Amino acid sequence: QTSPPEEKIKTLDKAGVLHRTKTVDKGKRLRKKHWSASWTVLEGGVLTFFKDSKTSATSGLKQPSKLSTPEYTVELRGASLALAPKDKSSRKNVLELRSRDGSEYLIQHDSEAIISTWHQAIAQGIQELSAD
Ligand code: I3S
Repeated sequence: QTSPPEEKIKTLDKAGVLHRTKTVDKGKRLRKKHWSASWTVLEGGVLTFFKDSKTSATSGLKQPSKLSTPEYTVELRGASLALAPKDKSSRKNVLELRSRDGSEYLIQHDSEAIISTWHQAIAQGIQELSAD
């Protein structure tokens, strides 16, 4: 039995609340970091940070129109992800995501287990997009 071509099906890869801040906007380093807790969705090769953490999975699924507007959407094609160097933040478990358009984001969660599943999921998203 052959399995369906998964890459053609838009699946929700991952969703949850993460701390994030944008540090570079299209090559321009931002003066200040503004960390905030954000409902974050990884789907179809795009990582979306919503404005706040209140958009729960249940309210979004029951009433998609109630989804708050995304604050940042990051195309994973051509992006790169790594553990952030210590000088980028004093926080623990920080990932640094660089998008193809030269923007940079820090992504953080106090739980190492949670950040490591996001690390894997985003890295896999990037890898899948570079394959085609
Ligand atoms: O790179 P910085 O300046 O140490 O980043 C810190 C600031 O953005 C700070 O804001 P205030 O300058 O308003 O206090 C944030 O509260 C800190 O979280 C930032 O440092 P960390 O190490 O948490 O990323």
